[in-house]
Amino acid sequence: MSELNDAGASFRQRLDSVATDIETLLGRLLDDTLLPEELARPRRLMDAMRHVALGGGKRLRPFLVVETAALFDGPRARALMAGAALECVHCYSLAHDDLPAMDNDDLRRGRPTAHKAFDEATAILAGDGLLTLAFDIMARPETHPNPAVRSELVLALARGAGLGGMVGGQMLDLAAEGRFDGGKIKKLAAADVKQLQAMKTGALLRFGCLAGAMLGEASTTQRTALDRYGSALGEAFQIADDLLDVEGDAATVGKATGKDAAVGKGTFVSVLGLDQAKARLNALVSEAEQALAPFGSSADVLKMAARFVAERKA
Ligand code: GRG
Repeated sequence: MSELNDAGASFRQRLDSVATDIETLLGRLLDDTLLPEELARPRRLMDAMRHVALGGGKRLRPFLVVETAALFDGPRARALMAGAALECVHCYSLAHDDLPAMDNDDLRRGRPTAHKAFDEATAILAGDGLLTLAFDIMARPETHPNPAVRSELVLALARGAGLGGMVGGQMLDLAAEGRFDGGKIKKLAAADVKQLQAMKTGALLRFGCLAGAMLGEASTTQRTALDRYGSALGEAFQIADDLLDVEGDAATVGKATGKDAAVGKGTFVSVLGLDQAKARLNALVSEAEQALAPFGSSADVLKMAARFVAERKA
């Protein structure tokens, strides 16, 4: 096996290993055990939250937390807690994005979406429950013994997930589709698409990379490097997602494809064209790899992650 194939295999093993650990941890965090101050865990809500959070997904965001935290030799259990919190936010966003009022999708991760498997009200509450649980998990001492670090993580996750991050990006996306303007699609420039996507998708991926630096109480240089890596990775992820919508097939991707073009949506592919979008994707992978230079070969798995994000088929 070539050196590159070895690295690829080791990357996949590490991604799978985080996915397994996150599945176990989320299963435990979403079990029947009542926590102090909780009065009851309603069965239907628990089932819906488990449907949304368990049994699927690449778990890329927790992987980024675990592997960036590993650069600082911090305990894996803490990084898994922060990764589980981030994954709860991601899963909530998918359940809400799938709702009839948003994207109206029937299929997610190859399974019925939450409102199809349950009902709309339960799907909304399952998303709300996961969003709230994320901050509960992040604020626990098991995530980090230092309250200042926990508080920094909570604040950064809120900023990435909220008004000026993912939720804001989703609003810009709906507006661009003409939702609030009689269905008139807005023509976006490349810079608009970049900002919208940096918010909607990039902010959580970037947070995943910065969370490792926060857990590891990294130096300013190290944080800046991981921030640069996370920003490049976030944009690369979205370009790959746009390419999958054009070139992927629904069975492999695990959700409907061709939806962006069908509604004339402004995406990296529609504003740059296929060839330029692919060239930009390659440039972003190089940018992500270069950003990791201060960490030397200990960051090889993160370099592989950038390549994986760009070349993924699902
Ligand atoms: C509803 C508040 C709210 C926000 C929704 C992120 C988002 C905003 C919507 C998801 C829609 C979407 C498919 C965006 C494209 C990028 C993306 C987040 C893809 C799914 O992420 P993956 O590929 O999914 O990491 P898995 O299933 O592997 O976790």
